[in-house]
Amino acid sequence: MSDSTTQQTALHSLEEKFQEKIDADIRIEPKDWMPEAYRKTLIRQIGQHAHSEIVGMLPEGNWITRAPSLKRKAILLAKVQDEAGHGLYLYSAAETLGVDRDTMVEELHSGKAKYSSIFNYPTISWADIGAIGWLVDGAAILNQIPICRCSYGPYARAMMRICKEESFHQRQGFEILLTLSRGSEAQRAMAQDSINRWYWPAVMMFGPSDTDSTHSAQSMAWKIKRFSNDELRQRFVDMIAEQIKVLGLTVPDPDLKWNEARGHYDFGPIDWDEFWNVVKGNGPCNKQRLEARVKAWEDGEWVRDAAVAYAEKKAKRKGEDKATQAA
Ligand code: FAQ
Repeated sequence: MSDSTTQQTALHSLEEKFQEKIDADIRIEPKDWMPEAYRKTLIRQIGQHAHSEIVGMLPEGNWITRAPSLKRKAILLAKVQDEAGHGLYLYSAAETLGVDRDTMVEELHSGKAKYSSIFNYPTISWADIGAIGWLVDGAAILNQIPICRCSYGPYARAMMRICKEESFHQRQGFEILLTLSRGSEAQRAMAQDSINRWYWPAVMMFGPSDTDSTHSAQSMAWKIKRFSNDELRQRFVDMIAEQIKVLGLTVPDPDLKWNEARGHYDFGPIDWDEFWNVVKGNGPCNKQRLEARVKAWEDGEWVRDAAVAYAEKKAKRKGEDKATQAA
């Protein structure tokens, strides 16, 4: 057998063993062998997920100084800080795959790496904070709970804590909308307007329909994804169709209708042109979001430099202390 044939046979056997582990629901850990494409897929998805959490702080951060009471301000501040934490766990999970954080950040800033389409819409009223919590965090939970069972250990473990926090986020969003829905006519109208603007972008968050999803089949075979984009989207529509009844408001879909035979709600057509337009960088706030992230990175340079200088100083002192002790 030639060297290349031997290598190919060895690779094939490694790939087989890897897939057997996946099929048996045995987690893959950072030092385990994994196909290069599995590593790349995870770096892409976890990186985009981390960027989404970080960029996702911007639309809500916009309302911290304008929240209608001290209590609302404290809750919103805590929520936005949670999102920062999620971004950091996720960057750390991605780093276990051999990519460094500076590279990921650079890819976000250059537009090479994506982040969720949803964060390219503006938050123009206080009710939008309720709609983000209820609809966006609601969609995020449905998408992320299955990732707690993802085949890659560090991603799955990061997701467990994130999902607990997202559940609180969703409730606080719903509670904002419930309060507004029981308030004055103007407050009800503000809540309805916000749902009208956020509902469809939240439905789109799950990604392209299964027929257009490039990565789903492979990601499902690797158990990175446990359900398809359309399956999760349907769950979301079903959940929201029931919860909106409590608010006494409506979703902007005249075709939303319970289908007894399917045991699900039917829903109207999705404007995929809008989705791809936003994904390609032409949404209402894409430019503003990236500019804000780049500015934050540049303004924070002195903090990163100071942290490195401090770490070097500490390591040097430790070295000197050891040398003194040894003498
Ligand atoms: N936006 O083949 P698929 C949150 C891209 S976190 C932009 O189906 P995949 C918490 C996709 O990347 C929200 N791009 O891809 C929070 C791919 O392009 P590529 C983020 C999208 O990966 C709340 C192409 O389309 N959550 O909300 C989107 O198998 C409030 C083809 O698509 C996650 O990231 C989109 N919506 O499935 C924070 C969860 N959808 O990479 C702050 C983890 C698709 O080839 C405030 N990620 N694309 O250039 C996932 O579950 C998956 O990556 C999907 C996409 C389901 C998002």
